[in-house]
Amino acid sequence: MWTSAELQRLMQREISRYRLIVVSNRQPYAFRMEEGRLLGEMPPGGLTAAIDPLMRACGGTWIAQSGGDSDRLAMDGDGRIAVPLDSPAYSLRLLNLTEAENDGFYYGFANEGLWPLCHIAYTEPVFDVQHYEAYKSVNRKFANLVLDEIGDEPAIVLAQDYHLALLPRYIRQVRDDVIIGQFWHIPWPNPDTLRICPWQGELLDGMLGNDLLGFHLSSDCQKFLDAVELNLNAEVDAQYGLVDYQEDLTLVRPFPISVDFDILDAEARSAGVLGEMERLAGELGLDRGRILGLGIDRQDYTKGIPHRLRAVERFLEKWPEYRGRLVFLQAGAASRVNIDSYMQLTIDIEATVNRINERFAEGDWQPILHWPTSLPSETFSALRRLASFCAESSLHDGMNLVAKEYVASRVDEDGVLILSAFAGAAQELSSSIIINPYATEQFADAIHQALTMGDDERRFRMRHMRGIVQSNNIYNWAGRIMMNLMQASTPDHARLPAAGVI
Ligand code: GDG
Repeated sequence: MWTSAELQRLMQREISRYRLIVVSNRQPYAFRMEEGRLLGEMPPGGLTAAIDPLMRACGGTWIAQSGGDSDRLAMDGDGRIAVPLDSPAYSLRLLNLTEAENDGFYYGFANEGLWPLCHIAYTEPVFDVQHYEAYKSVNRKFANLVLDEIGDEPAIVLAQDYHLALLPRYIRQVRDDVIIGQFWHIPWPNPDTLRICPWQGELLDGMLGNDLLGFHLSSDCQKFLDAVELNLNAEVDAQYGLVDYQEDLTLVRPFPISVDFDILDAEARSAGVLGEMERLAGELGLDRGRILGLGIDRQDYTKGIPHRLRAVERFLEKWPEYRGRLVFLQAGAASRVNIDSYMQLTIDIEATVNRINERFAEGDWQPILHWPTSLPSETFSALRRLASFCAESSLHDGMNLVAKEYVASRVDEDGVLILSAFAGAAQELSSSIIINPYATEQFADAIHQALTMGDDERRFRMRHMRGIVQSNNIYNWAGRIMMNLMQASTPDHARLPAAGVI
């Protein structure tokens, strides 16, 4: 079983002579002053939730885009911030981008282009040459900051996600001794879809600047290798997951990401969460016999939120005895709000919530509650503990950490997870009720199955999933990546057995 201490020992033994640099677009903390006290809070999103525990365990520098003026309140004279603020474990170094740079790089190429390209959600990607120019120039800025941070020291650079596809090549062009790994947190498209992107060759070339490239699933690795074989003059060993390109090797491996099980488990048992459960049970009417269904998502069109609401509607049509009893709470903050498709999603969700509520509401009961704001972590934990079922109905999702968080919070070994077959998490969490979010009838039946499942079966399924998330935890993910990175950096790694491949 991997723990934070185990990971720390591995890092001490294997990489203490290297500087560890994590680089991502999003910084792991947002800073603000409250009553004269500086606070640092974690923004919503899977990436930060996953990497912060790794950095806490290992130390090093995390380079990211600055979130704005409030960062200045937290910075020391060298422009660095020691985080977490209450018990510093690593250092943050932030890059300032202009609004125009961020519009082209982040909103434009990354989120209007690559995000829909990589997810099968039927939203058309936008590929604009100016967006791509900004993407290239910002990737170069990040690379230069990394190079400045490592100086001429031996270093390991771990780049995160689709915002930084070109960065590994830019670093490699200057320092061929640095060990570079990248984790791609979203799915990888099949070669036919990838062809839509006018710069597919440059993206593949950029990503092959890595020694190690990680995806959540082996099917994503396979699709990446297929694309390389089709587009570049490279030798691909698909079975081993190895690319030989321009006399450099890149290992391509699956690492299904996870959560910090122990922390979520402990939080769910804490006095703060127990108090919050009592408060919420009163507010939601659970103390008066109502039942809670829960969805938590950053508001994104890939998460299948309207599909989920339609399934709740169909459920109430088919089983009217639950009217007045089931409350379905959709929680989670809006994101990327200045992109049209996200604005449209907010409008669609609100219209669907209103329509269903108008149709079924009775007295003080409304079937759907929509809380489109970020909530304190204790409130999320309490909601997960109170919910008879949690429905994660992504149309396509790299992993889906919410599903794993639900399981980790169910210290009572109760509750049912309804999970989309198109979320990476479905491969591990096979004791959930697996649904097709487009099949509303089947989804509604799954809600009924969840609410009528016998105690023994519920507990058996939840216990099974808790065992999986407890052992395949975030430290296991990070430890495997680190072991593979060390392997990838040895000159004749092609002949070594694969470390930690699943
Ligand atoms: C990407 C990939 C992959 C959600 N709303 C709020 C909030 N959250 C938290 C959840 C969870 C995280 O954000 C979301 O993680 P997901 O995995 O569900 O999704 P993405 O943000 O799309 O993340 C995904 C992940 O990267 C990791 O590799 O699993 O497939 O798309 O932790 O609890 N947190 C707060 N307020 C919210 O409103 N504070």
